[in-house]
Amino acid sequence: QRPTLAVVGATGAVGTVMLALLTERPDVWGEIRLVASARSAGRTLRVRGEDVPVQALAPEVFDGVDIAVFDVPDEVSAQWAPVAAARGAVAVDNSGAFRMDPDVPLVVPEVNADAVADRPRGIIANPNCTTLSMIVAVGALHRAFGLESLVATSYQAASGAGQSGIDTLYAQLELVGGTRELGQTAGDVRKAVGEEGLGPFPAPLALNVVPWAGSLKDGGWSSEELKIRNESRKILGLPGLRVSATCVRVPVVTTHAVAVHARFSQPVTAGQARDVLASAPGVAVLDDPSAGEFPTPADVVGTDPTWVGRIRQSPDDPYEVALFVCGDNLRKGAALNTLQIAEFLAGG
Ligand code: 2RA
Repeated sequence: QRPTLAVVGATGAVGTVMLALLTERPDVWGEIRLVASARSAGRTLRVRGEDVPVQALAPEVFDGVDIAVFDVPDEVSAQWAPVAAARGAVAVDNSGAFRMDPDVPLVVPEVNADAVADRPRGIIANPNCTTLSMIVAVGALHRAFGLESLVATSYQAASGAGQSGIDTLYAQLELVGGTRELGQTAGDVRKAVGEEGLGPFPAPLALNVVPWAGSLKDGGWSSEELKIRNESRKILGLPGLRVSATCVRVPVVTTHAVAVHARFSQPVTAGQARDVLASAPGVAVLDDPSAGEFPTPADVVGTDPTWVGRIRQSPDDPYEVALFVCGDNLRKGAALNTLQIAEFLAGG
């Protein structure tokens, strides 16, 4: 009998991508149950070519469910993933509520699929989209060369901040578009956008870059930067890994990019790194700068792989490799990785 899947948060930005993926990918599911807040109950959504009614989140919706994927805010997952688990489902959670819980595995199937087996709470966590944008490539290099430290700078898309991030970027672009004087005088873009037009960002995003994502933590780090550090350590099983991250928001709708400087326990040439990445599952190498070929968000959005280009050996340190990585933050960065975990469970 094919397993029953519940999609919790089916109407949200990530939920919408999840339904598209369930329609596109090989179908391993029996019943697919769509769940959302009471506000959305009664709507129908299309999945696998069928109209499926949305049910309101309640304990009973998990009865008979084998796997429940959660694409909802932290506080909703914190409350409801344990309910799903208590009713016998495995909860695969895309929020930040359980990622660092020692009794919850944090899983990227290409890197640490086996970790799903050890799940005492019946919950498996999906990493943050910024970690996910780079970790498949970094994990492949770690397996081959032994990772010792990581310096990562992100270029994060507006959709990482949800639908309001997308709406804010488009609204700002409309406001500044066609005004050829803007961006040449300090503060003029901020004035054009207005304080009320900043949306979820602390500074204008149109015609700008903003060195901030998440909330303020000790030492001036942002929560997003600490997620890259803590989650990379947990996924790779390297609790002492040295990680320093800087997270930056850029005026891109979807697809996070990360400039990665990775240092290994042995010298690594660009060619060796390229060979490993070219054969790594889930990675696509696009690296021919002489032909203008490298991944950019605008060129890879809507695709599944982790795209890697600009692969270089450090000129000053033969143990260090630099790369530029792009990953769709709503697909591999969220819905796709969650679904891959669910499919792995369904297959095993
Ligand atoms: C962001 N990574 O891009 C976050 C979303 N989880 O804001």
